[in-house]
Amino acid sequence: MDIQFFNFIKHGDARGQLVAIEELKDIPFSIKRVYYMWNAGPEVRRGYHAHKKLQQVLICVRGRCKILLDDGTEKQVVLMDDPSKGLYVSNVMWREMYDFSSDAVLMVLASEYYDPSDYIRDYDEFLKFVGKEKK
Ligand code: T46
Repeated sequence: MDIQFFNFIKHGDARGQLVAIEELKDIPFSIKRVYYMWNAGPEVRRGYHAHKKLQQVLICVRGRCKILLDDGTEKQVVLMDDPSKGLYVSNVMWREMYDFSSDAVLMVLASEYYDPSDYIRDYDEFLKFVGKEKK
């Protein structure tokens, strides 16, 4: 599975680090929505869905967490622990987020407004959607 990371430029000096992200330059889509999650306990596992259309870039701006990506054929776990790296998650990628450190803040840049009807929450439906349903 090809995992795509964006390595954002770090503008660091004696005052600390700064990363700037511009739509259609540093990431491949226009940003319609930004959301972030924090205070996820160590036992928490979130996600369990894919999307029909939504593209996203995930950035762990503080702490660390893991992301399981599943394209219907392969699964891969990615450790998120660097605020200067963005993980591209296409629509057709089942995702689960877990192992959050107590200080973790996971920020998401999204290509679309929030739309509950864009979610694929059933795993078999996801496999059908990606055309890899079990025979
Ligand atoms: C995704 C992963 C990485 C809103 O009202 N607006 C929003 O933009 C979002 C994202 C969520 N919500 C509400 C809907 C639920 O009542 O916030 C609550 C938690 O959302 P959800 O259970 O979908 O959260 P996760 O962590 O399972 O999934 C989220 C995104 O929804 C999803 O698109 O790819 O993060």
